[in-house]
Amino acid sequence: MLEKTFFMIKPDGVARGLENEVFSRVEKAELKILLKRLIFLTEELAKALYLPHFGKPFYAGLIKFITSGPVIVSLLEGEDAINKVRLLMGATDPRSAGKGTIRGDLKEENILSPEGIMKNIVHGSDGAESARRELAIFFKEKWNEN
Ligand code: 3AN
Repeated sequence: MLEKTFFMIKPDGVARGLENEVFSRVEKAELKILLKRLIFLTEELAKALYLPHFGKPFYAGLIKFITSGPVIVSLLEGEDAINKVRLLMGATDPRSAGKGTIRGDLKEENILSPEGIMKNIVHGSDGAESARRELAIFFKEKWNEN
């Protein structure tokens, strides 16, 4: 099914200059980059994105980490885009992410941020509902569900 999904390079990935490497993998997977921009997440945007993690022990650190530097947000489209992006990224914890995945191949030696957050380079929506919710947060003026 042709799908749209939200995909982001986190502050660690941007700071390490991984944009070209990451988006070349995205394009090789036949995903189209419909929109892409570099932004600083305000605390408000960060809290909206990570609303499902509110109350978890790592929540405060996560907000601090994700607002610590610029990120690259994007809208991707393709066949099975949501699952394709999940496979491209690899497991949440880069230490268990497989070879050939972004997190597995590009992880750094010390994967924990000063706040104890896993620096896992990228974020991608984990399902259709999250994709709709996350795209609406970042691209509401340019994207509608139809
Ligand atoms: P994913 O990014 O694979 O969808 P989520 O949405 O479960 O993973 O987690 C959001 C982010 O929170 C992760 N990318 C990671 O940076 C951080 N995180 C998740 N679980 C932990 C944890 N147990 N300890 C530290 N950071 C975590």
